[in-house]
Amino acid sequence: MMTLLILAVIVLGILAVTRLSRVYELTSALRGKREEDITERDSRMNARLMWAFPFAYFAFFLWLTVAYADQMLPVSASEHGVWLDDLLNFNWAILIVAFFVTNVLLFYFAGKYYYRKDRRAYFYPHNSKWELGWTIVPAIVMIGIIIYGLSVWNRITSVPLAGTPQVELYAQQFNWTARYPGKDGKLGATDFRLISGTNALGVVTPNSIKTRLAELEEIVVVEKKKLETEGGFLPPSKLTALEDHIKHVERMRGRIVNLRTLMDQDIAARGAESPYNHGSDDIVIKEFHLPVRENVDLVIRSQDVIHSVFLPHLRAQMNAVPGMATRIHMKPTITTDSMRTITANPVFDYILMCNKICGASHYNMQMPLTVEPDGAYKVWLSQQKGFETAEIPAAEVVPATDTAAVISNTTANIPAVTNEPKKN
Ligand SMILES: [Cu+2]
Repeated sequence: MMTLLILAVIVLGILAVTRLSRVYELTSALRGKREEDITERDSRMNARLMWAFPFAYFAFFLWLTVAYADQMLPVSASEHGVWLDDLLNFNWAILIVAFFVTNVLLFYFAGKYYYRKDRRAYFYPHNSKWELGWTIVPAIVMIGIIIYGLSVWNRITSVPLAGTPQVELYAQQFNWTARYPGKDGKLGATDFRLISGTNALGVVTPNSIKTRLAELEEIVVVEKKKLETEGGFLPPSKLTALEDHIKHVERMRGRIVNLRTLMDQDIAARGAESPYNHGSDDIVIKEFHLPVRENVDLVIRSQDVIHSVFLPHLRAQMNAVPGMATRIHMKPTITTDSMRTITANPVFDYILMCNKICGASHYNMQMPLTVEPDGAYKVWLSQQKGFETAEIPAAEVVPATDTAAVISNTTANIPAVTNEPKKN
């Protein structure tokens, strides 16, 4: 209602102004003045307004800056974030100086040289010295900004120091999963072929391959049995679907057998150094913790579409691209507790958000981040269970005779199976 009233007032105001100007034109015509005649008094009036306007303009600018200061992010909570903020502030300083200087000159000259009958404009088409000046000075400033920006960029994207601990962030519509290395300090290998209900990140270990093969084998057994007993009664479309499903699962099985061969060869060649030997103690978890004042190398992957890891308080962002691992390393500098004091907000939490519009629930794709002292972090990490100790793989729990349980277990995995691109 209020909005409607304000709109009505604005519309009526515009109408009133147009009517008034029309009245002014008509009275001028009655006084024998032509429409295009502009008196010197009018020009002077406009010139004075040209000088008055920037005061209101700059006052509004300053008011906005102060009034909305609390909408800005708090102080940067990472080492590189401070460099980035400095770079941004440096750019702002140049922009604000240029903004004030150019606008002051613009309005000053517009107000000073208003039209007067007895004064003719001086024709001054060209001055090479001035032109050189306003080409070279901005060029030097630009080069300075670029050199400074590149040096910051190179420091941020440099190769992390050897031995920097890795933490994986795994994106999928519409949530995040974190993976921490176990006692060996190394993240294990992953492969999309192993993604299933019990192995959301597709961690490859001799055991996870065995489990997945057993799961798929169970599906084949159950489906083949179904084909045998019910095949004769099924309508043709259902029958084809069933046969196709068996073929599909068998192809999947074949691919995982190939993967197992690769793994066996790698383990034979590299022994304990093989990444296939590092996965079983990895911690796969829906929580995100980082130690303060320690370097961390985030390895970022996606299961489905492009997402983006965005940690605004740490001034960090990196795309999560399906089919490849992206990386960003950083050093958090302020714990969650300290930030609660700094922001005077007792419930403050760092947040990891998705920053690519990745689907209907993109807006809610987030996970809180806890930055804590190294000791507390280590305690937290030690309380988490490794990937293969956290849950006993389904195929090993279920007694071979209990087919009903096998079916319910395996059908739960089918959506993950159909995620795979159908190539053959
Ligand atoms: Cu997303």
